Amino acid sequence: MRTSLSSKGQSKVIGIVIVIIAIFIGAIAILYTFYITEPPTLTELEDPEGDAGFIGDPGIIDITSAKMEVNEEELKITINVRESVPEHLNDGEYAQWLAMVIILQEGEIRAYEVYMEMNSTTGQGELVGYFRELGEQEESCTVEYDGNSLTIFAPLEELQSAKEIQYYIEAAFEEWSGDELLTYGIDYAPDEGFQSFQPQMNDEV
Ligand SMILES: [Ca+2]
Repeated sequence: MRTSLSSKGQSKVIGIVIVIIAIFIGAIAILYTFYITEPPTLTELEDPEGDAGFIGDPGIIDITSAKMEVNEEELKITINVRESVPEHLNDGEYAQWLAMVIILQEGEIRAYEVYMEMNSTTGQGELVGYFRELGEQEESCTVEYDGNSLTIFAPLEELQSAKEIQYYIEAAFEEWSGDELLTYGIDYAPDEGFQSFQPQMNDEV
């Protein structure tokens, strides 16, 4: 009887060890998939405060930092600005936060504008998002905003075969009274021009 119990106990221990090893291997497989075969990629930039050229003080277009993230066929762009963006602009005001995105593929270059805008000159002044390949019709896409942080999600299938992505950010503000332009401002980030990164840099691993 004692031998039988001992044998059962041994089986139990072996069973538990097998389960632990299986969990361990599973965890490694998940981590490998997440970090090695499909790495989330991002690139960030910072921009000085108070460097936007304008009359008045529309801090909502003074870029302080930005971040690009590629998740398969989706480009996520987050733009942070100096002052909190209101839910609506006042009548006659227009603001735009734009990323110029160049996707370099094997033997081909594609250029896109991905942008958010608030337009109280012709619209309701709420935040909306668009993307378009240069020369093509714009399409709307998802945006999110939280205080002084704006995020846009652009579906760009060319990202799948991108060898390199180049981009820069610009934000602009206008205030109109009828046909008269009262205020105008613009900020570029980064000041040194296009940034570049390789979204599939781990392919060679
Ligand atoms: Ca700035």
